[in-house]
Amino acid sequence: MDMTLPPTAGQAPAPTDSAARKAFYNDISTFSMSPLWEVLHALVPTSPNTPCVPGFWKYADVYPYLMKSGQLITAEEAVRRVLILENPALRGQSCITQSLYAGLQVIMPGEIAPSHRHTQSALRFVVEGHGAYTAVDGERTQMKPGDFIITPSWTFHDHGHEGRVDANAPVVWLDGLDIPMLKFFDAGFAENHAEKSQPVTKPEGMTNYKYGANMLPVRGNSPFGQTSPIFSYPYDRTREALHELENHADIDAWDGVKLRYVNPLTGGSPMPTMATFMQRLPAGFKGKPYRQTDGAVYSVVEGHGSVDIQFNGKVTTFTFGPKDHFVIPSWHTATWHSAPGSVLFSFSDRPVHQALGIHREERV
Ligand code: GTQ
Repeated sequence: MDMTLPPTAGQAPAPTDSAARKAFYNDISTFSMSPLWEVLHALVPTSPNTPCVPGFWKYADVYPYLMKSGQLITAEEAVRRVLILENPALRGQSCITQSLYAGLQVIMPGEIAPSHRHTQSALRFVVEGHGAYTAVDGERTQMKPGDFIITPSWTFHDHGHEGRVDANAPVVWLDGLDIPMLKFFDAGFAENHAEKSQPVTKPEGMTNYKYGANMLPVRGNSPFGQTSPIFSYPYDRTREALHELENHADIDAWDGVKLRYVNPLTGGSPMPTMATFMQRLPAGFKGKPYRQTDGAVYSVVEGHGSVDIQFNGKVTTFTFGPKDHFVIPSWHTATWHSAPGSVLFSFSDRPVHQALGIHREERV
């Protein structure tokens, strides 16, 4: 390498042939450096250019494998018996978008998924089955289809299936975690509980009486830090609210009727890293197109419909029914349709976008 070149301030550089540039890149590479000008357009794009693609998991395709996994490994040996939903363009990275993890977890009657805790926040969205519970910080909550359940960061949690005679089918739920975000920040910690099931120290339902009746303790505290003190948002209440709003209130031209779940202490998202939503598309709904920076994962609760997803001139259409799952990546334009009506749960990393002041939405 010639270290004696004179400075050429104010002069345009002589045209450099690509071989000379390549040699230069090789030279600086020895010192762990690289030229910004080769990557600037990709590093600072004019608009988000995610490597993620839309992905769709039809429940009829997934279900036989969930059941088969139940014959191959116990929940106890697996710790969590989950089939990860991987973004088709990011195989091997255990993520559904660059910041979010999703998987379908199954627990068989009589099984226990042992107690542990980790700094990753988790949400459970119950897809089907009865008789399972999740325990969080000494309190159990029953898992019923359509319920949204939280595991706050660093709280011990275990899942179990009591296998009662009236409820002895496998229980399946969607796991949503901020695993890729904590990996990105290298901030993951985890440990196992000394016991398989943590001791139950509170009667079931106490948390929802304390925090879930539109009231709060007078000397309120925040038992789970930035996470909602409510860890179960039962579907019957969500469903009734959306149903009544659909019948008697204005319908949004883009979303139909869409509500976000809240932390009652703050009005913000239930977890610091993930927002959750439930949405009802009225019968005959033909939505207008919109896009937003937060890619979102969907679980279909009821009804049927379709979504057109458009990005860089390419259109993907997903036709969905109950228990199907799909992902709409960042800045992909979504347009909803439903002839019979539909109910959709979704989650995204929106609170992080909002905390950083970079969330954008464009409604066409
Ligand atoms: O239930 O704690 O799907 O720790 C992935 C990691 C579930 C859980 C997952 C987890 C869990």
